[in-house]
Amino acid sequence: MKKAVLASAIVSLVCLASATAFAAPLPGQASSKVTPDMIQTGSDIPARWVQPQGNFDYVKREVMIPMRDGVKLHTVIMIPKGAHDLPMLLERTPYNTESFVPNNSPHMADAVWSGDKDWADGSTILVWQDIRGKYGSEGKYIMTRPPMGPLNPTKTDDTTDAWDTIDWLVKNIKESNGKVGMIGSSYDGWTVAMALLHPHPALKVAAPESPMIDGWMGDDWYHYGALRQVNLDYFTGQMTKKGSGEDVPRENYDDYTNFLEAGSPGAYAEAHGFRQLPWWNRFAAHPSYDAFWQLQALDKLLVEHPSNVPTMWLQGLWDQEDIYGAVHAWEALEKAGHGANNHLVMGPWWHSQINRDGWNIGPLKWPGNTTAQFRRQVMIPWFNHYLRGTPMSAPLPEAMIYNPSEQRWDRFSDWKPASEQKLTALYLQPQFGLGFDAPTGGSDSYVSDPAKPVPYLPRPIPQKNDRWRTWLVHDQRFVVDRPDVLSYTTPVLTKTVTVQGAPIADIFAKTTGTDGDFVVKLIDVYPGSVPTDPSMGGYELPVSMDIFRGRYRKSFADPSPIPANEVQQYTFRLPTINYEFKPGHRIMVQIQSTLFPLYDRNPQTYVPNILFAKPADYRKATITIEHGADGRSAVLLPVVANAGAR
Ligand code: PG9
Repeated sequence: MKKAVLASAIVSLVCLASATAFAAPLPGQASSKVTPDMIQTGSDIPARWVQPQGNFDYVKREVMIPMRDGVKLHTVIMIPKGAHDLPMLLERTPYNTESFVPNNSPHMADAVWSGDKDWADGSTILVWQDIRGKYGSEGKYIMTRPPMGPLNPTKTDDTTDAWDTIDWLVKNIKESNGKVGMIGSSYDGWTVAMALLHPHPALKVAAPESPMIDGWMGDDWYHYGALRQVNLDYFTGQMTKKGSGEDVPRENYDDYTNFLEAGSPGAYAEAHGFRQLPWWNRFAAHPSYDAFWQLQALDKLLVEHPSNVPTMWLQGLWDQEDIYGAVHAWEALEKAGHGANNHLVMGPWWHSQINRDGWNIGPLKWPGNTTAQFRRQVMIPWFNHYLRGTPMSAPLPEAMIYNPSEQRWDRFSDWKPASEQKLTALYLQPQFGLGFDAPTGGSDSYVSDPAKPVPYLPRPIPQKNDRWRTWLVHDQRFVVDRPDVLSYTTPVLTKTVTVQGAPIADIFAKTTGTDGDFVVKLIDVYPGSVPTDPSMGGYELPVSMDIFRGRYRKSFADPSPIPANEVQQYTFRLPTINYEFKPGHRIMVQIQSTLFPLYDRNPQTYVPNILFAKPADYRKATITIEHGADGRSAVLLPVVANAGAR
């Protein structure tokens, strides 16, 4: 054998020997035999996972609470460990209880979403419930289910569901002191308002935050009859699935193009399968303020069923979704003599911002975190007063409204509902002037072309994103040069003009069409140079604006065609403000006919149901705004001579 061949033979022998050594099990070593415990034929996901909570500072329970008709509602309860005699804070939601406890943390304050962190300090039991038919709850879902009565022939509604839930909670949560507060924003604010129609005696305090109160008049669906068509995504998001549905799929990035190409809202809905949604079919059959809307308007129902529960009606001054609800509910109750237990709070916030940070809204910056301050210094101490008897350092005034110009909260002991306010006319003047003196005459015209509607934000306008939240404070210079936007401006102010209340648009106009919309904006024009905040130089800040559908000028329930070329009066209330126009600033009023695609286009030809207008119905119209003998168009302002009441 040659040397190399011998070496290789030795290596092979050694390898063989070691392989044999591995194959033969040594005492105490595992066998290579497959045993049954190695095999899974079922699922690696257990039927129910229980999170060990040994190191948690809370106990999380999930229960199905039975309602009076046997339907069970999925409820998540977070109880601080070792709790006894604690009050409960209840939020009822269509938005998935899981989203309120997004973090798997052993610490309550880390586990809950931003809106509940200040409540999660161990002194309150937190409770969230999926409303009937959504997410983990049984039963049928009905959009903002009308209260039992003509629109709801069943024996349950969100008033009874809240009642039954509170009843169960106080009987079954032994760690509680038997007192419940309710809170929630927007839809969840609506559930708070519904609970107030017949509150359980254990409900001791409530805060409907940016609640949807009247979907037709000025909250999510319409404003004075003009459809908020970008909310059609909400229909598919909420009602195509028990869980979370999808938005409407988009052809283009820019919603301006999507809605323009669709034609009418009805054509858009049709193209995207909305006929399958019972809510859309009911909704689309009632474009006017008929019984369908009137009988579920909560401001009216609350007055018919007033409660004694101390209630804080809260909303943002620039609430881009539900700017109507809280202030109207409070006013209705105040006017009906229930002011003692109802308070109004308006912060410098976008929709539901109360549940997030409040250092700013868009470019408007505040000296502190206005939401956290309000929650910690006012809201929680006020709740604690009613939930555990803690004395309050100062009583909550009738109204607390932020003064954005002075960057401070103003407290009012006698805030007037709009129907009782004293108004001063700010008239449109010739040469696009604006002033408190009666105008000397004239009119101005523009052509409103449904093929080129005025955008509500600079294009492109993608589906709702962060710009949606702050569109109400967007600098209006982006439309000021459009020929279909009329801008009337005062001279530079030499004295402060303080406006406390709801401005009223009072417009005299004629159109060559037989229908039409009017958008009126009250704007604070900043001086050209603002040394403390240079980017605000010349800023045109909308402080109050709204849209009005002309066919409803005489009646919201019974629309009528506008007689072409005849001057008509359009009077409508703008959102409530507490604002000081400062010396060096100017006041501007802008008038236009479209705010697209947020609002659908008025075809400007009278058709029975605008939702289903045909392409040929959309026609150009010449709009003439009068400020002379044929009508003195104005914005009527609740000007306050000696501002104060703090
Ligand atoms: N603004 C939303 C909404 C409320 C009520 C009905 C429909 C939509 C919301 O944010 O919940």
